[in-house]
Amino acid sequence: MGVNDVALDADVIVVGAGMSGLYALKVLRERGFRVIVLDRAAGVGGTWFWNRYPGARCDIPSFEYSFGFDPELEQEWEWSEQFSPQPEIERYLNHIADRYDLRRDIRLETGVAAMTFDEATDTWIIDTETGEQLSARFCVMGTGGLSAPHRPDWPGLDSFAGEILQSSLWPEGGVELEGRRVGIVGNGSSGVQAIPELAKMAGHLTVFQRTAAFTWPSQNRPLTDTEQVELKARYRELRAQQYASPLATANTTGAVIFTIADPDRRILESTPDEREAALTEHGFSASRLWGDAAKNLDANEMAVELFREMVRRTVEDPEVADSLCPKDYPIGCKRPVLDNGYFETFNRENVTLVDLRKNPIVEVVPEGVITADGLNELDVLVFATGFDAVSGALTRIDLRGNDGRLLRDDWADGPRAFMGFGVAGYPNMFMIIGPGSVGVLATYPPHIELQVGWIADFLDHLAANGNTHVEVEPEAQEQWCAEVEAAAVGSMFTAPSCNSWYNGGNIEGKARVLPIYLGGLDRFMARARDLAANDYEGFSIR
Ligand code: N01
Repeated sequence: MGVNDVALDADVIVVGAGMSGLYALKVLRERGFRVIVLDRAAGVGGTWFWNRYPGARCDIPSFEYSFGFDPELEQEWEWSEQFSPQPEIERYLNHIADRYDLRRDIRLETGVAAMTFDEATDTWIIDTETGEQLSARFCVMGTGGLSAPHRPDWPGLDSFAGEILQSSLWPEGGVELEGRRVGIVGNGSSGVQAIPELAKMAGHLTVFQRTAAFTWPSQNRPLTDTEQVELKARYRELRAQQYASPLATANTTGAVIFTIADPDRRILESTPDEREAALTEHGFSASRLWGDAAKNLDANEMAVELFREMVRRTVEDPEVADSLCPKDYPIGCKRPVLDNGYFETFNRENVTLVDLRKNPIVEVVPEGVITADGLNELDVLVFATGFDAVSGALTRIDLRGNDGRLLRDDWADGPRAFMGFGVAGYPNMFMIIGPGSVGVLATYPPHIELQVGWIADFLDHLAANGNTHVEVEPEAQEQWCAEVEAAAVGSMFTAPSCNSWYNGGNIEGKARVLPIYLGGLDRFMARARDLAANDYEGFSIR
């Protein structure tokens, strides 16, 4: 049952038509709310609309990275590979938009410029980038944790005469790269996926590397017909496992990206022969087998050395291999990366590595990029330089709560929120997987289902009681932020040498905070359900 104030444009405005926004629309509409979804993109899909760079694919097994809310949808949809390529996930999300008749409430090419809470009427006023103004009682932010692109501000960038591209804003229809001199900056998940493909397409590829990456072979492959049948027969059991697990994974295949270490296998107690045997049997993955590497930096360094050894065995040029060896941060401090032939790509004749630690950027000129040792001539420059993560999509909106306070200012020292669901001082606004939730650590689609379900129940509760105002209590928020901090003590994510988007260290000048709860999704959701059962403890309602 909705709030149904017909003077407003909607009961709920959902920002974002990615996985979160699509599912929120489906659920909230079914519950009787009048919903409008706004998105800057020309199509639905969020991340999977924007990130269409060559090689883009998911690194979580396809069936785990899909929704479980409708058994019929699961039976009719076929995933073709172990790890789905971007076009397939984009098709899946478009299929969902059509199958559940979602498009009639989605306004595309309508970015949100500003959001202002009107305390007199308990209403959000939304100003779009297209000049429209909309009103709603509640807002649900499905803006994503990795959706605000980050591009370094290199001197002279505007003077570049060639084409500048961003992996996360890749043009629909692709780019003709044959015979062209292409440069790429960045080797996180995006760069590592793009580099092998760009090397095949370009005349020459120059990779500008600031930090060497830990990346492991994905071992992607097509799913066989037998696997498809088995999977479809077991979906309910696998989903139940996902919904109840710390990382929203299933026990069987597991998302190999996070769960490969054996807690009882200790590298500090291993012999050289055992480590060599691990290298022979597991290759790059030999560096990920050890339980003690997750908490002990000496153990971690030994695991890193196994990784370096594999780089040296794979990359033919010793100087290039040395540059590609991670040296100054532990395994596990950044999100793991999976690749398809990344290190082998540096053995190609048309690929050059520029190690920016040894050979830093001087400036960009019309002809290309000048580094300390001279000009790198380029026709195309690709930035795969990541995101203003977790908070960026929200702080880039002129988002004003009580007394006109600005979220960007409130979060200048890092985002603070109550369990990722809401922010003190910003009434009637919910976030899906916001700061202080389990974030990207739990596989998104099932994680989104749990979060949206919780928010929808809360909105139902408010509507049923005729409440028009809900707000996070500041004390509850502070207590939760302290718990998030406590859960992170001793983890690799907060190691002083770790600069990653997890902790804001990827962007110069950004506050260094880990806004991710490391206690696991199962515990997080149990806590969220307890709050709900306890009259939504931590929220003031009227
Ligand atoms: O971004 P990143 P991403 N000069 O921040 C470099 C998800 N994802 O888009 O390490 C030079 O990881 C930066 O260098 P450094 C996934 O969760 C998933 O690749 O900061 N270089 C780094 O190498 C992932 O973790 C999938 O020194 C600069 C790179 O740019 C997240 O998105 C695919 C620089 C940024 O790496 C983000 O991944 C893609 C500068 N000034 C993304 N600034 C899959 O499912 C930054 N860099 C597979």
